[in-house]
Amino acid sequence: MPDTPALAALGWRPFFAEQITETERTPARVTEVHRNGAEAEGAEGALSLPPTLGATVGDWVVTGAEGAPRRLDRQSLLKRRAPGRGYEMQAIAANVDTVFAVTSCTRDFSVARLERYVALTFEAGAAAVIVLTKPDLCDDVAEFEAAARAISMDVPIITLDARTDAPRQALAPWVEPGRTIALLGSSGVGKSTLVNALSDGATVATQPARAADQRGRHTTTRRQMHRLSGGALVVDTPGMREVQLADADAGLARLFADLEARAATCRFRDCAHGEEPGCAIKAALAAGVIDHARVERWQVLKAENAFNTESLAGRRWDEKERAEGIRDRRARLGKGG
Ligand SMILES: Nc1nc2c(ncn2[C@@H]2O[C@H](COP(=O)(O)OP(=O)(O)OP(=O)(O)O)[C@@H](O)[C@H]2O)c(=O)[nH]1
Ligand SMILES: [Mg+2]
Ligand SMILES: [Zn+2]
Repeated sequence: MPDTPALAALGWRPFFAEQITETERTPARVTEVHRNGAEAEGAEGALSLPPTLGATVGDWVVTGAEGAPRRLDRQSLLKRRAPGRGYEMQAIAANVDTVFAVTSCTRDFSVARLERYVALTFEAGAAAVIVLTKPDLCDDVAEFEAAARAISMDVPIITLDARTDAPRQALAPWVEPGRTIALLGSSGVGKSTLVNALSDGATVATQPARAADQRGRHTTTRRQMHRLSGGALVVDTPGMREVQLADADAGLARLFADLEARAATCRFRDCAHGEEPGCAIKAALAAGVIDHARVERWQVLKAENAFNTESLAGRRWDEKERAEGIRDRRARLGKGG
């Protein structure tokens, strides 16, 4: 029963089918989470779920013989440190195949911020694509593309005007039936405009960004999964003000694989790449073969990730001191760092 085309169209696959028992039925996928629970869609239609499941958008749930729904293990999870002062993890979306990290060719563009999106995507084991919108609003698209391309060899760069029908063709390789995409990016970069371009008609509300600086107005207010006419599923998200990494060691290691490989040849295993003798990073910097700003961002992200991971695990000893140190370094990096 759980292999119907209707379920496959929602992203159902063997990874989930293998988890359910004989008595469990009606798999459904969470499309929206709110205060009083969650909404899900299954082969037989929509269904409402209680808030106790701890489900996030993209999760699969099944209903057992006693009628109590259960959340299935996730194939992937996009997460960040929850914004604010608390030390909590926030789930962004589950079971995502590809992340479109969206930014515009305007003042929103920040390599440091894009690196954060890519790191949390890699951490989840998902593929990342950088989507550059609003090429019509800048003089030198190539400059933005070059900066984006330097982020990772594993991340394709797609430039498009999200208001046109260009997205359908340009994003076709990832927008396939049964595949799940999540959109990440600041408010106003055109995430919801992209959803509309990829569906038949305007299904999601959009709003003009401020003319002066193209900053958005936080039009989308909650994460929601949409079904595209071509058969893919897309999670639209509210514009993020801040993305802090936590529990993202593997994602950072993949994003900065070249630097990690060099660091492995430093004389000391715990080399901080400062004044230590035999530092391979310092040598490469002196030789001009690696970029100083990128090394600085790598170190900031590693320190922030280590700090957040530790804090989330409940070890809070010198957290205030370290938080201030990281904040100082981020301040020196400037926007998006
Ligand atoms: N000039 C230009 N405008 C665009 C482009 N893409 C989107 N826009 C416009 O940018 C504005 C904001 O787009 P939205 O899709 O609402 O942005 P969003 O990322 O969903 O923003 P939030 O929901 O606030 O996170 C809209 O007026 C779009 O028409 C583009 O490629 N070029
Ligand atoms: Mg939106
Ligand atoms: Zn070193």
